[in-house]
Amino acid sequence: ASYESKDATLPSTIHPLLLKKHVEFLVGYTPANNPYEYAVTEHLRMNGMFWSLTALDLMGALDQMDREAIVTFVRDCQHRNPPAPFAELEASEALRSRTVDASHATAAAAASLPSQALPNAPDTNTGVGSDATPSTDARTNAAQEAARQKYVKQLVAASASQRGGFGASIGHDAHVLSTLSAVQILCLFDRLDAIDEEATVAFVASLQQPDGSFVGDVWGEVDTRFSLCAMACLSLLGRLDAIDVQAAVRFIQSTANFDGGFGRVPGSESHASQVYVCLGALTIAGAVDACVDRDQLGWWLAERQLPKSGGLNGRPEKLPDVCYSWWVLSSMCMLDRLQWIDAERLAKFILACQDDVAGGIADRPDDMSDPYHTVFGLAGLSLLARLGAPDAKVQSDQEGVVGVSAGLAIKPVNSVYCLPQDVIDRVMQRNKDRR
Ligand code: GRG
Ligand code: ZN
Repeated sequence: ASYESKDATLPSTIHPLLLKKHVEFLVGYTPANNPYEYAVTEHLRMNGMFWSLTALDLMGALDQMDREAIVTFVRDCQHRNPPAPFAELEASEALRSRTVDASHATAAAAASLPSQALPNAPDTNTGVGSDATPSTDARTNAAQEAARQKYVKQLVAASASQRGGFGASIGHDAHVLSTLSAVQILCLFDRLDAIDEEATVAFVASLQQPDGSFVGDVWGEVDTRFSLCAMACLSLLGRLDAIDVQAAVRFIQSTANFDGGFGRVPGSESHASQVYVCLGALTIAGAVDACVDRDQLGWWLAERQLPKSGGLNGRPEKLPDVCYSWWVLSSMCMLDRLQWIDAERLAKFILACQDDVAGGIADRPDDMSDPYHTVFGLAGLSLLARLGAPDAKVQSDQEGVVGVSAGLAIKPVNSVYCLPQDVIDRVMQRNKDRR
């Protein structure tokens, strides 16, 4: 029997690039139209805004969004106020009401926790511990109170170290993922002046560990994704000097695998999205040639293209997915090996994943479209256009182009930052002017 890899089947009709539909889809992607999706994706709000706004800018339609309202929202997601000392917080009425501002929200929530929610607290609902002698009770209460106070202190400390970072939405804990998205959104709107940049730099720098890695937030998860987020964020703010770049590079090197790819942490499997974040970080650090065999990794990335559909997967034996048109292609760009992809067949796969009724792009043909796959599909088409489209004069929508030419209707995208190249040029010029 012959071997067949997992793959998707393309529909018989493939539409040309439906630019107007995609703009309508993203502009109309509001809480009113998608109440359930908005409710369950609040923790992704800042990322989601970055995806939609970048897609709109790539299509030349950013002016359809309310710039001032968005900048205000982003600003309100920054943790700005240093938390009050613990004693003050304890005394504060606001602490108990849970209506305090974002930077106090975590501490306030902890202080108002019922005692049974605390670690090792007796379960008052089931009565466990209720038959204890009075002296045991007193000891339990004292221990419980001590545990509560220790927990609140930890959260207050966490709150202090969140200063300058951005949450995914107002009142959410700061994270480097949403901090990068916030900075990217402000770059799109040319409004970096709207935030406390110094505090942002301090927050991001505080996430670097002695081994050069980065945690994502105060809770300590390490992932090479966070290395890229930190380095992209700081380089957009012109402040890479705030971290130990050489140590950051050494950590990324320690996640390299035998196949030439990279993982989340040392020893974890190579995955195309982790290859993107590691190459992005190494590109920002100017360390690609010192750390990577361009041909070996370029070959592993080219192998991600599937024989039947022309789409790309993220690792061997997996299904194709439009988002890898970004994670894989941007990586091939950074390696200067973009020409190793069959551009015509990949462009066809991306176009086959468009929703010709609702607009937007899905992960695979006939699936539901979403802003995430829409931006990475469009950005992938933009990268493919670098290879030279057959007829530069052809415009999509009007002419019904199915193929690499479709990418010509989209702005050139920067392969490290996933922002339009004109935005990156403007930001880097700003950084030069301020030096
Ligand atoms: C500047 C674009 C940009 C991003 C910032 C957050 C970040 C940096 C990158 C995220 C990279 C990442 C880990 C993306 C997730 C990719 C993905 C589809 C993972 C899903 O993994 P599986 O195992 O999917 O569900 P497969 O396809 O392997 O089956
Ligand atoms: Zn995907």
